[in-house]
Amino acid sequence: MNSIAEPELIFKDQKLIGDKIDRVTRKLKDLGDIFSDKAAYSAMDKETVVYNVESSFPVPHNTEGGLFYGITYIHPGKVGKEYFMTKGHFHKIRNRAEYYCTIEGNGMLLLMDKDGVTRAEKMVAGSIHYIPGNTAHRTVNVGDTILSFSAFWPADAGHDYEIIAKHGFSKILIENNGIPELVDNIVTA
Ligand code: M6P
Ligand code: ZN
Repeated sequence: MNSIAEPELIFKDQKLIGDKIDRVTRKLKDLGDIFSDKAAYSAMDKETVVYNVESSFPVPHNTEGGLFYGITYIHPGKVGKEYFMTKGHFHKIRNRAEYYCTIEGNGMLLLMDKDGVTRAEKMVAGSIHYIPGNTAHRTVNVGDTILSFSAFWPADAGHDYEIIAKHGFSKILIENNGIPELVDNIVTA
């Protein structure tokens, strides 16, 4: 008997291919809370795609010891001066960590600890980022092409979007004279 199997999952032609891939599209209309320039946001076409996520969940959600895999593709663009970005989240089980590995594009990984201190790491093709537990994470496309990266996280980590939806990160990434700048997030609402 031949016990050599074909791969179950393959990244080919900039796409994740396999059985049972979960595909999510996030458009501007889904991201009303996250951008700080509300006037610029309301003037934009809400059907604009900001990012897509393709994920593989080989075990049920919340399985202790299991791992999930996903690829995120963030389109280039801005709302006012703020670059297109993901919603961002803490893990529901706070101490769960994650890896991000950049495939292509130019981005920034925003990391905010539980005391609200935010820092950023540059994402370039091939860069590998360890996201420690108890740390909110968001990715930002600061280039003019697609930013794509793969992610590996524990199946029982879960997503907690609430705090970020309400308060955001303590810093935001804006374009200043063509250069990304990390500035304090002045919450006006
Ligand atoms: C990565 C992983 C996923 C996450 C996705 C988009 O692929 O961290 O778990 O869902 O990025 O990020 P968000 O859920 O914050 O929109
Ligand atoms: Zn995560």
